[in-house]
Amino acid sequence: MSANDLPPARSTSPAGGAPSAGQQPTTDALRDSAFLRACRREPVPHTPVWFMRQAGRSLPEYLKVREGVPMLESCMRPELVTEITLQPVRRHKVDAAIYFSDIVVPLKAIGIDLDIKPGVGPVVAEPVRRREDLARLRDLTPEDVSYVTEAIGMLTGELGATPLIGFAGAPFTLASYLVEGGPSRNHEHTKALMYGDPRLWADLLDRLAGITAAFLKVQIEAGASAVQLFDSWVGALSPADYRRFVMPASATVFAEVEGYGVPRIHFGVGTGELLGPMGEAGADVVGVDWRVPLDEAARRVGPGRALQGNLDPAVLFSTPEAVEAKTREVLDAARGLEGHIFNLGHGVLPTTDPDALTRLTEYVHTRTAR
Ligand code: 1CP
Repeated sequence: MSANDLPPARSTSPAGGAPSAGQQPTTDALRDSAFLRACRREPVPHTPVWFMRQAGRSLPEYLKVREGVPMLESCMRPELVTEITLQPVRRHKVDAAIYFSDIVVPLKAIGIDLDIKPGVGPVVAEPVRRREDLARLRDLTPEDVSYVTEAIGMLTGELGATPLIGFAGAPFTLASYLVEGGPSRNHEHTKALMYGDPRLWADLLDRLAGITAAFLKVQIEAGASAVQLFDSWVGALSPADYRRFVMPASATVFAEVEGYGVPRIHFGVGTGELLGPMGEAGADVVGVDWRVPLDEAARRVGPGRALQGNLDPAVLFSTPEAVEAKTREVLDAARGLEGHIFNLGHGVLPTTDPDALTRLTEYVHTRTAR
């Protein structure tokens, strides 16, 4: 495996002194990358681009290396994780890599009996619904996910000045899979527990916040330059319920990793009404889906935070001209923002033409070159 097109890894000492024990050395070029500058709301040479779910979707080179390897097993093989994480960076020239894994990997790592079923998603053998079920959610230690530390060590060497984004599922979205037992449209068991036994719910989210924070710390200490908390399904809640039932646990996760100084991104789908409180939960960057224009999203999130988004992933199925027109709408709405990271409003859809993503990356880079 080689990252031919990637800049060579460098190991110069950071201006601010030696990195703390366990962390990869940070190069000036990495710290000055367009992605990390935009997260910090600093001027950028061009708007940085990456795509949620860029790794492991329709890429032929991905399907080839995954042949015969079940999803969860592929997440535990460092060489495979490294190769899949690098593939979209090589192909599309995106400004950041996202670590190839899944939000349920830390749950599997602490012994929850679950599988990722092709075409379905995560399926949990015994749903978590009663107080005695909480005992199955033990703390996560770095040893539980040593393959993550190993893979990130390999990746940061290959990526050089391209930032690596680590990620985890937010407590609500993880709880949804655990309580429902699998993917759910209405989250009815989750809401039944949340409203019917608020104490048990709070304890469940508290356990998950600890596991999530521990998982993010492993990734940061191994060398991830930023982290994203995916609260994909929290848009199912009202703002009042979000504040009461979810925000404390998500805020704990952000506070737990604040000391590392790496940018923290917070994303959910259908969260137009939640952008205010999601901004307050403590992230540095708020991800926006395609339903709210970025200038309006900035008003809702408030000052002091960069925004990430927000082209509708379905637009990529249209003509190149239509994709460019819709992209210009996003860039125009982002013009006055303090910091903007171009992304889709949700993950790359599985049947997306990879060439459409390469063209889109190039278009955003060219159009925003300063
Ligand atoms: O972004 C990347 O390219 C890295 C890889 C990645 C990420 C960030 C995968 C690989 N999963 C995730 C996060 C993830 N997983 C989220 C949050 C992001 C989002 O909202 O899209 C969620 C909700 C999941 C849960 C999950 N895992 C689903 C969704 C099911 C549902 O409830 O609708 C699915 C289909 C999976 C399996 C999965 N995860 C990743 C891959 C490549 C696959 C498919 C594997 C296979 O079927 O073989």
